[in-house]
Amino acid sequence: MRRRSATPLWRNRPIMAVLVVTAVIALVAAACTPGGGGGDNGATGSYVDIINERGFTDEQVAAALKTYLPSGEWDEYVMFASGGHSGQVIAIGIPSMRILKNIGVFTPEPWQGWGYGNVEQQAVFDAGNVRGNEIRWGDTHHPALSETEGDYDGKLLFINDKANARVALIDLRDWETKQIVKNPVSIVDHGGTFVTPNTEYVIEGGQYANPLGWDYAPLEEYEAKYRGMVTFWKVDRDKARIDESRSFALELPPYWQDLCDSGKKVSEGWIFCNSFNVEMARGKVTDGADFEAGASAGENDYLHVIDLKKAEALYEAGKTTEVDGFPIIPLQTLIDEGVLYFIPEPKSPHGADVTPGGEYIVVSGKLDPHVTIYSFDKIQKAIADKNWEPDRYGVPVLDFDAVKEAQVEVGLGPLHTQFDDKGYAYTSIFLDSVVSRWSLGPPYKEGDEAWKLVGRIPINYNVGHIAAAEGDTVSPDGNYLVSLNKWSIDRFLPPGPLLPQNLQLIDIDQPPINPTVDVGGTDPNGMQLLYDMPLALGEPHYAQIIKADKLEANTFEIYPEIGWDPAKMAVDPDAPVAGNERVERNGNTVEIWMTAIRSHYTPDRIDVKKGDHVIWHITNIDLSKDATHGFALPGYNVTLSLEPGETTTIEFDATESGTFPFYCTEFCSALHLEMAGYFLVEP
Ligand code: CUK
Ligand code: CUA
Repeated sequence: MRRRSATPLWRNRPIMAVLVVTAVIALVAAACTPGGGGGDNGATGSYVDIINERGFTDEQVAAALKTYLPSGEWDEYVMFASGGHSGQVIAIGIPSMRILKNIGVFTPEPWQGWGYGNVEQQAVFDAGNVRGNEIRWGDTHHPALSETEGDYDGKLLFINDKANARVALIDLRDWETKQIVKNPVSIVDHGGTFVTPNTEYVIEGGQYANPLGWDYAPLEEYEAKYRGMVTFWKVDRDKARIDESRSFALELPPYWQDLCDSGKKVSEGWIFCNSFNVEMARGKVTDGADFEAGASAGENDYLHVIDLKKAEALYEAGKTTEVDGFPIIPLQTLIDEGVLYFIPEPKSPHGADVTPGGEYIVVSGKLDPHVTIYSFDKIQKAIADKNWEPDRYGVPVLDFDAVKEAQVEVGLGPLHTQFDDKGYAYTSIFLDSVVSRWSLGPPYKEGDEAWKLVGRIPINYNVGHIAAAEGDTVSPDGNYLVSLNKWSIDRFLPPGPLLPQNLQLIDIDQPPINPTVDVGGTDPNGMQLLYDMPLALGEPHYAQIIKADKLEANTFEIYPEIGWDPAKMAVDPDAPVAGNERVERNGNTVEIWMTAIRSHYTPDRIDVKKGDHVIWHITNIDLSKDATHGFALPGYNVTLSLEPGETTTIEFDATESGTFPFYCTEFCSALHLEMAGYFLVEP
């Protein structure tokens, strides 16, 4: 297998230093020698000529060397980025920033044949319908890789649809969506997805409050009738599915829950969600002040601290009511049983991120130049000491000073935080357009070295989330960080007024050179911007970066057997195989068993009558790697992708009479154009 070596060349400091020094010496030599390069290296000239011609600085040369992958070599990491309102997930190789796949999730995707005829996929989409309304897009925000003991295990990927409060499950054996669940409590979400350290649950927090089950209630009844929520979807690891029958939700006050994270290690079993609009602003029409002003009027919002183990015990003891048949633990029960606590968070908070060892929770304030760091130990002590005041719903609000560990000034508009392997945290700074690096406290850094700002690298422009290599697990890798920027302005040739997003790759491998930097400044202090990548699909919010070898160990290269049904992840005993191809008529139903192989379908002529119901099974019996066949049926909105071994079933009524050539859409052989047939519908 073609793999990059375990230690990439550029991590080898001596070699790297030699390369850069050589390049610099050559540059100087070239500058002193009229018409000179570093010697003739064949048709393309030497690299020194290229550096000269293109006027690169040595920093640019280093950036190019760090991201370049020779043809055939693979990336060290894969980043799964949300595709925003494209409803997809995008898989990107790191450090090359090459796109590997756009995984169809909430939105049909024709290349993968995702959602264009297959009956089992139809059932996946229909499970995400909202009370009968077909929703065929999503606003994906936060992907979550499955974890074992707090580390990504490369098995499953979850993602939420903010627009309709849904969660999807992708199986990383074939990188295909297998399940969509609709939240019964809320019509929009945001605070998800994220998993508990052994993926017992995938968690979906709410956002804009609505009456439970989004029943009608006028905004005048906001305080009494509107509610927030967080939902715990049980994951069945053996079946690689969410088990809706073992899932439950918590009823929360109608504050807008924002983003959550799981406790890990010392804080395992606890869940933390920041929130905003504790003011309960109801907008200009209702209150005379719009949501922008109203929801940020107060000094504080509340970090929600949730004891998941207690919540689970209450659910198992049946201490729930139901919303549309779905169990929900009432707010009063959460208060009485000590499941839910609040902590004041300064000024329009965003993000809640738990340190690798679980000791601290980092919260940013969009209108506060600090990140606030809370200590899990101190939170536990404040709970034990009952060091709290009740809020308007009776939820205990822990004393801020008693649970605060530190505040670090990082810049204007801090949002999200990631971690490395050297005791540093990285926070995206929206208004300043930088990523700030700062040092954690004990046990990561001691004494004078703790809680210090140690770097501010400019990005272009207005960063939202950042993702570091395994940067939200119990063992971050350091080395790479990607800044998921909201604006790109002048970074790319403008393709009309709708500009791409800009993902910027940053090298964070080198520790800070100086002990501190200035808060207003732009001193990267060891970090280096390597690469700009336009993303022209939808706004990616969050992303996670996993070591590629974990995926390689788990991913199918071809399906394991001929007749494999990806929806069931098992062989379909009724799948067409070589020799049993046939067409059967039963009353008005015509059932077809067809095989596909380079470069023909068997059978290649199907005769039906107008009005017949058609059930059409097709198996790709080619087991060579990458021998994918397509299947397009014009006029009937059918396009399939049949990967090696895969079987699929489409079903439809032959409502239109006529002559319909069907054909293979993947250029699979020299005689690919001949891979076709006729579907004849007699009037
Ligand atoms: S949110 Cu978009 S930048 Cu949905 Cu996590 Cu913060
Ligand atoms: Cu099969 Cu083209």
